[in-house]
Amino acid sequence: MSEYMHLYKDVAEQFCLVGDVTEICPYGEGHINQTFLVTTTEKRYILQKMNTRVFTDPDSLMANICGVTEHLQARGIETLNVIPTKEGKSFLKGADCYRVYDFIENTVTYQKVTDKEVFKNSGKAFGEFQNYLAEFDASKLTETIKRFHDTPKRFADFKAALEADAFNRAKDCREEIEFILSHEPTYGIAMADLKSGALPLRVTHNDTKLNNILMDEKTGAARAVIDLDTIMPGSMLFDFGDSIRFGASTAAEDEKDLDKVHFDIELFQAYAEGYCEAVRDSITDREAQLLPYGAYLMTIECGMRFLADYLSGDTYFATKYEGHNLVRCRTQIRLASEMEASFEAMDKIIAEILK
Ligand code: ADP
Ligand code: GN1
Ligand code: MG
Repeated sequence: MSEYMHLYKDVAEQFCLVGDVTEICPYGEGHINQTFLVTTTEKRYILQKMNTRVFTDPDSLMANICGVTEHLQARGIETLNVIPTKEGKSFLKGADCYRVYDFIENTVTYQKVTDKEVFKNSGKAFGEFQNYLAEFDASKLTETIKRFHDTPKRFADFKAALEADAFNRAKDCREEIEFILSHEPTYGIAMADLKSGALPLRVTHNDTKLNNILMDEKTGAARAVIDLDTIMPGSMLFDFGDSIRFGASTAAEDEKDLDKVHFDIELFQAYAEGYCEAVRDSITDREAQLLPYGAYLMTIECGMRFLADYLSGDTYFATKYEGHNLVRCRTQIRLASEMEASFEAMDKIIAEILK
């Protein structure tokens, strides 16, 4: 019996699975939950050990996910399918919490864009997802992580981690720290505009990176938006921006060789075409004007989050080696600085698409 079968077979068997469990193995590249592929004699499932340090209220979290997935299913849209426990609950609650989804077959997730058309398809799908959420009653949602994309708050957290420097690591990343500190004046625009009403508050996904969407392995079309843990009120800038942060790069998020990491304006254009086409009827002028800023903001915010986690001893994001978070931070800084130099080009592209 494999190590993971040994550890998790009893857990898996507490859910309403079809068939007998024959194999369990780690799956995917998520940074937050522990994800496993469960194979039975009949079909496959995803089992997740939920990260209750990050999501401290699993009951509300699962209520959000059940609400949203039922809303989508009722409209015939392919989405995650929550498999209940044998006691009829949406997740298994104990010292650790677990949930199971149907494995969505014949799909792939990408860690890097390999095809412009696929990236454009993902933009269209995230845009359409935004439209579906617009029809969802926001009062039914609990905010799973407070102030998730409040960049000034993220900056304050970063400064606290730097101040503590609990692992004496600040000495290894002076340049990166300086970059984050020196850009403070750029951090407040989205939150200020949300507060004043200049930007509309919407229900957003908030974690729209490319590996949170399943693409059809044959056609490259988008099949399902996944990782629904962070659906909550936010700005369109967050969803558009986070996709660009991850996908409009010439390299992986954790590429060590910075010479390979560049912001790719053609990929930006491909995604923007797909996304804007989908939200054309609802996007406001101010949102359209700030989409390029959203890309920059999500990138530098993610950079400061990786750096804060590095300084705090890597307790938030899953890491594979010491310094992994610093490597990730460096790619985000490289991308953010190239985006800063490309605002004019990005503005032109958005204006052209939406004209
Ligand atoms: P995390 O919150 O850790 O990012 P995700 O929910 O995004 O966890 O899952 C991690 C990965 O597992 C995804 O990027 C995807 O590759 C895969 N995955 C998750 N759910 C499914 C599913 N229902 N069907 C197929 N693959 C899935
Ligand atoms: C995390 O869960 P995952 O791996 O899809 C994180 C995002 C970051 C991303 C960086 C809940 O996403 O906010 O942008 O890593 N999710 C959470 O890759 O913090
Ligand atoms: Mg994920």
